[in-house]
Amino acid sequence: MTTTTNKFFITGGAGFIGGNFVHKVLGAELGPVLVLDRLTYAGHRATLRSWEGHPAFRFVRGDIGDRALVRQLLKDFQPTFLVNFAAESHVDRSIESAEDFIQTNVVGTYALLDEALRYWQSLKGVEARRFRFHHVSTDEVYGSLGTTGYFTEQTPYAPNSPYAASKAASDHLVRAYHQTYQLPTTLTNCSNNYGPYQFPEKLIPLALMNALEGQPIPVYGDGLNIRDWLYVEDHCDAILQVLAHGERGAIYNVGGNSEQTNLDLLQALFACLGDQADLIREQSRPTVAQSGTRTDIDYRSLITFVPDRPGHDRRYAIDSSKIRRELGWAPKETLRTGLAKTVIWTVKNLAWRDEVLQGTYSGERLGQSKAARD
Ligand code: NAD
Ligand code: TDX
Repeated sequence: MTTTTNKFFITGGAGFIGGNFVHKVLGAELGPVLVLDRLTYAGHRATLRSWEGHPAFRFVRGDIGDRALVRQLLKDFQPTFLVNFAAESHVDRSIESAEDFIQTNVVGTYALLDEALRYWQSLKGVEARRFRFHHVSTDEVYGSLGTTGYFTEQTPYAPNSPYAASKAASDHLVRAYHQTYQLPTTLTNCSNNYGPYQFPEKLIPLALMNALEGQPIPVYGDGLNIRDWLYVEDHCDAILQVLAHGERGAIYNVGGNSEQTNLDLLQALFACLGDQADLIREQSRPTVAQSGTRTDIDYRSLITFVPDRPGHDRRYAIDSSKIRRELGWAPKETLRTGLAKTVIWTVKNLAWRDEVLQGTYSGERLGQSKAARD
């Protein structure tokens, strides 16, 4: 993607993957960026602070379901690409209550699609031909695999959590807007991401936070559930490839070919922490050191088995041969190099973590209370 005339309207750009995507677009000077983000517990201006005041960056706090706002922003900004990262994204929270997931992931995506359609229909010539609505989705829509096999783009949807069901619904709406109105959509279903700026409720950042503080690391069930892990920048590169070269209406699976049981993943994470023992000693703030940061412990001793997640999918594995073959995408990081980068970033950015956790979440277990009542 060489042109600088592409304009990126990025929803959910103050979140984990969206934030990384904003850094990538602005860092590579791919074009101006407008971020629309509601700043839920998962969205943080701190993630984008380095771009505040930059002429190519604008931030608007708002909801993707606010049609009047979205309409005005589309009219004013005239984007080439609308990339929809905005979502409620944490499975455990969806088990507590699906309300916000339905509102944002389903109703919000519908409103965004409808406003994008209206905007696209107002465009002429080359602008109309180049416009894309890209929807960022997940492998969880496909359900759970047994010990063998992979999710392909043809795998029937079988979402198991309220989160996955809400993402499946939004994917179907994206498909319908392409089929019915020819809205130029693209869609990616990606495996588990990890990397900088991930809110410490997901397994890797939570385990890192707890390891650095010598706190128990909760492992659900037997710890043998399998996920395919992808470094977040590789996911962002895949989305850029799809925007540049993806077929209208196409769906691409994106994965890291990096299947791990949760226990094996934690072992790999602990190995990276061990490699960074000097950095951890140097970078840890005195207050953390006083409250128990240790670099010489056996991190494995922190693993604490806890009751399983209700409806816990056993295995995800992605066949990403389509995007590799058709668009030439491949991940640059291995699990080992990606985890090393993540550990280093985390240790150097403890202040970011403290800021985003203020008053919202302190690592407690989620997704148990409602299932227990039932
Ligand atoms: P995240 O929870 O870190 O960030 C979501 C962002 O969306 C936040 O900044 C939040 O404030 C914003 N947001 C939420 N509701 C909004 C609304 N109604 N209007 C505007 N903004 C709103 O999520 P993430 O992990 O960065 O995931 C981004 C997207 O990628 C999601 O669609 C998710 O389903 C998908 N995905 C995530 C993963 C993963 O491993 N994290 C993997 C595959 C796909
Ligand atoms: O404390 C924990 N202990 C634990 O054992 C947490 C938070 C998770 N787990 C397990 C559950 C899963 O088997 O680790 C695995 C990964 O869990 P999460 O980090 O919650 O991710 P997952 O449920 O697999 O979903 C993620 O990948 C797909 C993202 O959160 C989704 O947004 C994405 O769509």
